[in-house]
This record gives sequence, structure tokens and C-alpha cells, in this order.
Amino acid sequence: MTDHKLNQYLTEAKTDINYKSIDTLVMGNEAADLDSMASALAFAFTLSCSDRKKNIVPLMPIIRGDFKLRTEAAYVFDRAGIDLNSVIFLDDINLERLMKKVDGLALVDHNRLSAHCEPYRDKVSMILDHHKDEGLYPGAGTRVIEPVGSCATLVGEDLTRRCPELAKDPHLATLLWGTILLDTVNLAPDADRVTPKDEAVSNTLMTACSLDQDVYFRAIQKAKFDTKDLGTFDLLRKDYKEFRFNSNRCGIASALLPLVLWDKKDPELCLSFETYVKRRDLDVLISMNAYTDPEFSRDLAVYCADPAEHGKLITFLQEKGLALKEIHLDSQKPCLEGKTAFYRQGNLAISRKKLSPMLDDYFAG
Ligand SMILES: [Mn+2]
Repeated sequence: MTDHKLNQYLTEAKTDINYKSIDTLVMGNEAADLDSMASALAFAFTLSCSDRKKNIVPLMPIIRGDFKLRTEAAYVFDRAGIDLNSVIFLDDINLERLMKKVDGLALVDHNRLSAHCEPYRDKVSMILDHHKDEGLYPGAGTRVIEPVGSCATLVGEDLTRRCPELAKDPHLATLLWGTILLDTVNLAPDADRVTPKDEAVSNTLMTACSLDQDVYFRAIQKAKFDTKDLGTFDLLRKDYKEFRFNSNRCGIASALLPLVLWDKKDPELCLSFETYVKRRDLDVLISMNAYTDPEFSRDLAVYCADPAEHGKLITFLQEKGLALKEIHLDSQKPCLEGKTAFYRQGNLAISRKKLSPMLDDYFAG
């Protein structure tokens, strides 16, 4: 660990936030996926290496406890030997107080501030991103917005210009290369994500890693779908969106495992759903479970706080063509007086993006 320059930098940056003013705070997007987090760390490290006098700090815009939910990020960070204690998460700081000491904001992997950061729009000084350019923050001095497969590619390109010796750092390369591989589906042309620039940067980084491309990619991909360390609450909040439809609060989780497997992990699944609903004060909780076993499949779990609502909602969803077929899970007793039920979803085309407007219709009627 002694020769881990990235960790040394992160440890220093974390200590310094308590004493020094911050020249640039580097932040990824709110979803905090691997690309966002890796890009923020690597870009902050690059800026710091290119000007040692500057105090550059990366911030992960999620709480520490949520990091493990991003199982692919946890895996790549681990392969890169990153000491998580040196990484700064949202609950390690007081954002409002910290921002008073921040001079410039560097946005990576997004080019529009999240709602809670909007008050700091005048501080945006740099943007490195691969999403659609929304044309905001014209005052930003550095503005690299290109539709490449991964923001990590732009960070990698930037570091070869700003600080060429960093491209040889095996830990940094492992972090960025893994991110590019995941985002471009292993640089596969048919996935329609990879660009010549992703390939070029990937080739540069690869030489600094002692890893086989296919083996590394498959391991990251496997980690992404690995739910063995996650309990029901983690599975529900991992990829979760909450909606308000005409005064009804509705949570829709997207999970990556079959309900039969979830039932084996948690024999008290119905009760766990009820606890989750009570904590979030929901009227309806839906879990959409998509997985490949061996064919692509979808399951649906529906919890309604009001049992009378359950039948009506299911009838409505059937009319909308979801083709639900009720399944009975081994360990679940008749579930909480008709509040919870589990289904196989025959219509594979209905994702959360399509389900939420349907629910909006339902509650409007
Ligand atoms: Mn991205």
C-alpha cells in the first residue's frame, strides 16, 4: 500500500478539507455510478498532480452506506486498491459549510447540477462529460463535452495531456480502464457505445494494468449482478425511484434477481416489504425484477397498504397488457391480508419507464 499514490493523495485531501480552502471540488452525478465516482477521483488526482499548490478535492455525492449497493463500483475500487476510508462521502461533510470554502466546482459525468447543488451554479469552473450538452454554465473555463462511451475516457485523455506519467500508474489505470470496459460493454462494437477515443484511451491504460481484458470485464459484469451480500432493504433501495401520483406515494424498485431466489434469501419478504413501506410512508411499493435465467425474464411484486386497492390495481395493469401470472413463493404465508402478491410478468417490454406513466393514469382516474 505504501506506493499507492492515489491513496496518499486521497488521504491528504480528506485531512485538508478541515483546514484549507478548496480550489476545486470535483463531483460526479447524483446517481453515483462507477463512471461518476471513478471519474471524480481520477480527475481530482490529475488536477492535483498537475499543480501541487492547488487544493483539489473529490466528493462522492452519496452516503457511505450506499456505496456497497453499487457492487460493480465496490469491485473495481477494490481491484484498484482504493482505501474507502480516504474517500469523501456526503455524510463525511456538511455540504453547505464545505461549499463556503470552495472556489470552483468541476462537474464530471454530468453537465447540469443536481437540484440540491443548484445554489452553487456560479462556482462551476470545469466540465468533463459525455451526456448531451445542455449549454449551461458558460463561465466554465474547461468544457469538454463529447459523446464517448464513458466519461472515464475523457478523464483518461485529459490525464495523458496534463500529467502523462499518471497513465502509467497501475491503480489509477485499473480504476479508469475497468470503468471504460463496463460502460462500453467490453469495447464491443455491436453494443453501440464504444467510440475510437474509448478504444485509444483503453489501449493506453491497459498497458499499465496487469489484467486480461476479457477476464477483468467479466468479473466486473459479474459483480454488478452479484446480490449475495445485499438484504431485502438493500435490494429495494439499490435502484429505487419514488413517485407521487395524485397524493399517492408510490415506490418502484428495480431488482436484478428472480422472486423465487429473493424468497430463499428472505423468508420474511412480505414483512420486509411492509416495514419498507412504513418507513417511507408509501401507499404502494412495486418491485420490478429483471434477470436472465437463461432467458430474459421479468417478475413483479406488488404491495398495497390498502388491500382493497390491490385487486383494482392488478386488474388495471392486466388491462394495460402486463400479462401477469400470480406465483406462490414457498416461504411466504398468505401475505398480509391481501396486501402483497407476486407475479411473473408475461409482457417483457414493460419496464419502469413504461410502468410509471401507467400508474400515473391509474391514480388520476
Ligand atoms: Mn457516464
